[in-house]
Amino acid sequence: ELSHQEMVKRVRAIKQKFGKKLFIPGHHYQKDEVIQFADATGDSLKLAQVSAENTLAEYVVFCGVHFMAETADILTNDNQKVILPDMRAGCSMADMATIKQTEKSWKVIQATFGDSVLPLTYVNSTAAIKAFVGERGGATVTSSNAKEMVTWAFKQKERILFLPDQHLGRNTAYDLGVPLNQMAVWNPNTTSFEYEGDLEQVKVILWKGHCSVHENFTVANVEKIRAEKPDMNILVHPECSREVVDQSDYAGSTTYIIDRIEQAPKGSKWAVGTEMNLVNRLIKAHPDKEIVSLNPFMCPCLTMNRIDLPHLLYTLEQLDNGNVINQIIVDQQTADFAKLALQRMLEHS
Ligand code: CIZ
Ligand code: SF4
Repeated sequence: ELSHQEMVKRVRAIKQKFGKKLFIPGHHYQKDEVIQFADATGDSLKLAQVSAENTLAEYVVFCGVHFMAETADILTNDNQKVILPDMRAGCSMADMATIKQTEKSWKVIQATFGDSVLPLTYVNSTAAIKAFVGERGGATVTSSNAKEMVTWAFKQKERILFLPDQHLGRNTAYDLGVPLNQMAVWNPNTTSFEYEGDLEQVKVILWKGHCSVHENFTVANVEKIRAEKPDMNILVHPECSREVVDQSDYAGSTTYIIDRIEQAPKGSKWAVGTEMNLVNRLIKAHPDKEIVSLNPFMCPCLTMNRIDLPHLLYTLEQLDNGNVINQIIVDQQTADFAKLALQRMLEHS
């Protein structure tokens, strides 16, 4: 059993030995013990892009979750190997849309709406879903460019199918002026719409998926802060429910949240509704502001947190011994179609 300090020392030594051949991207939701070794920090898209730009990096040890490592593999070149320190680091939201379910659902959606629907998927989805969307003329979206991409989609078709996060889909369409009664939830488990009324008027089909972390922020949390600390600003991620976003002061992507706090005046007060590791780092980085989690019983993203120092060290030690373990490989056909979806996003946002 190695001590924390010993592990830190070993990771440092291996990083030094590999130099530019090794690149470690770290997602904002990663633990401090991991993020301290990140060569770049960012959201999922930024990390995939910087991995692709770092062509000297033969090994990209991705500290994030599985779908992010897949995107990095799609965007990096053939000589670069993307490695996930723990293969169990998945995303419960991405797992809510399997390719089988999506193909089956698409048949029903097409039978209902004909050729009037363009599929869009949040980047928080498997490579197979990105490929499905790309093959059908659709694109990926992130929480930073969702509005632009939904606007773009409505120029192509009368309706959109938004996978797999119903909340980001609903919040984005609502901000663009689509009334809630023109949005239908698609339940892939029952293969049916959850909608009362005439489906003809539906503009947005929301896949019934969600983030188990961001769903933990509730209207009750907002009401409690409002009652106890009325001068607090409430800032949340759009993966939170419509009701929570509606009652907050600000909502936006991870980058937006970080910028908002950085630019906030000294002494200002913030209740933040997003992943716990990020909120804790914001609290540490801004002692001149009062920052709390919107939900005091907030949990971290458990799958993200499967990447820890022991897993990072183990992966690196294996690399040092010439063993590439946990490599993430997206097959060529899937990668090609998924890349189409990603490129459309990069072009139009
Ligand atoms: O909730 C997540 O997993 C986010 C915001 C991912 C990302 O960086 O796009
Ligand atoms: Fe998935 Fe939510 Fe975790 Fe992000 S925070 S990786 S969306 S479960």
